[in-house]
Amino acid sequence: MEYKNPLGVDIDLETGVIPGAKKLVRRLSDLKGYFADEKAYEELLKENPVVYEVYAVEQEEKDGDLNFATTVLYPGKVGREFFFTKGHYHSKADRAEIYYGIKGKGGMLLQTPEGRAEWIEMGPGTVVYVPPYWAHRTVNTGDEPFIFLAVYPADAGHDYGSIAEKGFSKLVVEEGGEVKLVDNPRW
Ligand code: S6P
Ligand code: ZN
Repeated sequence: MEYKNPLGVDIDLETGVIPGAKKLVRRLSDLKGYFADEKAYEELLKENPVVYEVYAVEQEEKDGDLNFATTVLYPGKVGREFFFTKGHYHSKADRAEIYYGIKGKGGMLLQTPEGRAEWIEMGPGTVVYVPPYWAHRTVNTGDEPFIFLAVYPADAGHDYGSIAEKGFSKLVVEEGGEVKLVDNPRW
């Protein structure tokens, strides 16, 4: 039997950086077609801001093993809609996931394949259980980076397809200084 080595790393709780992790950067241009207000999207694209960064420590895609990653989701809006992560189902759809809020303010939008949506507010210390089969997207509703940790099965994979096509059934928007969930006209 070959045993893997245990690993301990310290997440920088101010920046979300995991030393030695693989870094992924998503700019606004990587989110073409994701936001409802296309005019506001084109306008902000001139600046093409970084929307989020992911620091991932991933294992081979084998069942039983675990990956973990932090996400640093920047504050901002496209029109009325708050900045968000792409959102995905897992390729192995029955794989669950745990999120843990580290810094900033936001929430998670979840939905079943039939379009039943749920919104869970998140802040430092919030644990969110993502059950099997639910798509999940995080949203920054604050004015500082929203940072969280995700722990997920190594064989879960990411299925971005249907979300990229028509999004979630709800949009998370600002209305009169409040965070509101409204119907997505494209759904
Ligand atoms: C992986 C986990 C997170 C996200 C990250 C970016 O299962 O849910 O690490 O990958 O928050 O979101 P997305 O939707 O672009 O992968
Ligand atoms: Zn996931």
